[in-house]
Amino acid sequence: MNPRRNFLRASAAGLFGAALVSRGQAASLPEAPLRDKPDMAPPLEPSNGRPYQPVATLNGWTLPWRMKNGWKEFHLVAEPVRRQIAPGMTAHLWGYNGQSPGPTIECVEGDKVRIFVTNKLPEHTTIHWHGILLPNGMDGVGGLTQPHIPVGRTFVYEFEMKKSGTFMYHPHADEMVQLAMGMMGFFVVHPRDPGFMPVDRDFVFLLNAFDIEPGAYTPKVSTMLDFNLWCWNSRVFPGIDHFVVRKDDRVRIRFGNLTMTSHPIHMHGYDFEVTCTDGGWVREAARWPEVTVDVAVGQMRAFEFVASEPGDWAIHCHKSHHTMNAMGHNVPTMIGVDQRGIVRKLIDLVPEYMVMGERGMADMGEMEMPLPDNTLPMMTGAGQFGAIEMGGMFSVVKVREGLARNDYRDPGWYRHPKGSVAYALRDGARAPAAARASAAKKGGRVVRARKPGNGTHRH
Ligand SMILES: [Cu+2]
Repeated sequence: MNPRRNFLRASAAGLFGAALVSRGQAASLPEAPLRDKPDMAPPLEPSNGRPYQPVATLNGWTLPWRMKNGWKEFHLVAEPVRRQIAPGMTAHLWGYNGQSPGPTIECVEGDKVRIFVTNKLPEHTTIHWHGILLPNGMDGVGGLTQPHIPVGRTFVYEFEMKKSGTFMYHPHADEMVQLAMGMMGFFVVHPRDPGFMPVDRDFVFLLNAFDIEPGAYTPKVSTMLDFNLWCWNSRVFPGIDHFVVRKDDRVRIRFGNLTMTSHPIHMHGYDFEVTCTDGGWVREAARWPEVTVDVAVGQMRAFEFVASEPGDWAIHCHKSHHTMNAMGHNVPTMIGVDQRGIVRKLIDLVPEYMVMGERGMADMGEMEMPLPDNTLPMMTGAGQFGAIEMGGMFSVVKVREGLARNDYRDPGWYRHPKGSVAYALRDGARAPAAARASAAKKGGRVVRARKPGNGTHRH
């Protein structure tokens, strides 16, 4: 989590100022800050306007604004970007201000907001402000409520925030392509009264999915269901930020789904209640306890809990294929198949042939298989007790005592109190190891499985 690195994009003002489409009062373009790092920027404390508790965007950042004559002015630039999906893989996506997803926009109920949108894509676009109540002509549906924003032009959206809540933005133009390429961002409107629904930590992210062939860089935009990268904010495990939380903080986690299928998001260690959707805050009498909340396509959910239980608690999509990375599909089930006969013949031909899947596929979390450049292992990541065997939509809620109020730095793995970790029976511990050794010997030969070492696909 490095400090934010913004730079003035001088070219945006210079190149596109003349093409500005707007009324007289919006004469000059505000700066369009850019971020090129995939780690989480610290929450952006409001420097002017009404006070609020800013959100933390997983692997993302919040867009700074300028105040002009009572309007909060933001500048989004739609453009091609390079996004590191996890260490070892970069994708060529479309996004905003240097990243996919674009920066989070934060404002306060009652704010007057003016958003400049400059189109640096190779085709036209628009932005729809999902869930926000606004004049029809500001709704951003290309052809229906406005002309499309042509390549190289800037359009201006102006509206007053009528209610607080959890929203997002995305194009309503050539959606199949522009959403599949990663164009989206989070939009949080804080309550006018800072005492309404207060929390100590407020995390946001969007669920998105890509289909990128191992070795390729650009998503296949025609894929409808069979995606191979299931992402939070265009990142997969182990590249997704951890949710670092101070013990006894009240925590809100908000997410929206812009994939093509639903995601049951499950958090370990706690029960919680959904307190907000993209339709607004949920009245207390209408809430019920959950440990998994399914978020359908196009929906947003926010849940809250008090972080009373220290630990490293898993949080993940419960569709097991969504916690795997590329090459998770088209793998035959080999469980129970005796491969011994064929293996002897194969290793004469291919000395490094590996037996896989006979006893399940957990071995793949440890094996180092030759991968093309620019893809990710299907199951990966190491914890303090070994391989985590996950990918995709998986992260960890790290609840710790004694953190500072705004400290989101990774505290490392949880130090369990003595005697509080599941343990092996003394006799039971040897059998699996012995079985493993005999399975590895095939007719007197040892099948070589390369273990993770200094491979280029890991970190
Ligand atoms: Cu899922």
